[in-house]
Amino acid sequence: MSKEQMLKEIIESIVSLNIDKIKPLAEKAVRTGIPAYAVVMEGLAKGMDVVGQKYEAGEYFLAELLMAGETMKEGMKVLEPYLKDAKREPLGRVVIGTVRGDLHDIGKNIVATLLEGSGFEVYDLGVDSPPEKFTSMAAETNADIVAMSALLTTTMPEMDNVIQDLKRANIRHKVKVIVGGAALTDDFSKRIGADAYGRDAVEGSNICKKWMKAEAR
Ligand code: B1M
Repeated sequence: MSKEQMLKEIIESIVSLNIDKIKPLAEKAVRTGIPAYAVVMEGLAKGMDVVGQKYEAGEYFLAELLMAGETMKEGMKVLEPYLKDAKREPLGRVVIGTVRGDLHDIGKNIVATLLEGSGFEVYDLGVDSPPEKFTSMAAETNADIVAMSALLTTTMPEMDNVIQDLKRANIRHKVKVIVGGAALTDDFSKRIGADAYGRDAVEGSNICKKWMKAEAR
């Protein structure tokens, strides 16, 4: 089976919510040499896009969104170990979370996995994280970076609230702030005073790596 066919099957399994098939398919894809990140982005994530389109078109409902999320997570269980390189010296400390009111965590988890794989110490706050949680964890761990994810247009303003809370606690100048998530734009990140916007998980983790390397110089 070609790479394209294999990825197509993975997309179809997400769209048809076939949770039993996803693990063996992901395993087969990496065993035949498709890089794990390609399986995530060109397979699982593409399937999630189709699910999102079906939801918008009224063909799928919340139950299907939930099931698609669970199916993607099953696939990620196989792929996560491949996304993490061999352990290196800790590069820095990152506090990451999905902002208050937002329960989407699949993209955030991929970013966290790539950061961990690059040698960062990652403190994952999970989903629905209020500003104070970001601030207190950043202060407690002496974090270098605060990383936020939001998927809903209604929860994007929470990112600004986190930045304001970091300022109130007088630690904004000690941390770099990066934001990401499907609904975000570079423009929005600039408007709220974030230091960077990560279009996807690889760009996000590369920006964090670049920051730490610049600091080490
Ligand atoms: Co929801 N949902 N959802 N959902 N959901 C979206 C986001 C939506 C676009 C679907 C749609 O209408 N087409 C829509 C948002 C519309 C909007 O605001 N613009 C939506 C909605 C409306 C909702 C509810 C309100 C539905 C309802 O209740 N009526 C509800 C809200 C619940 C809440 O959060 N309070 C809801 C609920 C859910 C589920 C819980 C059922 C489930 C989430 C399961 C989970 O995450 N554990 C779910 C799902 C699965 C989706 C879709 C289908 C898929 C999201 C996903 O995981 N994508 C989504 C449609 C879509 O996005 N196509 C949708 C795959 C993932 C790899 O991508 O998270 O974008 P993503 O991450 C990417 C980049 O964005 C980036 O890197 C990742 C990989 O490259 N990135 C970062 C993300 N964070 C980053 C941080 C960084 C850097 C990069 O640095 C810090």
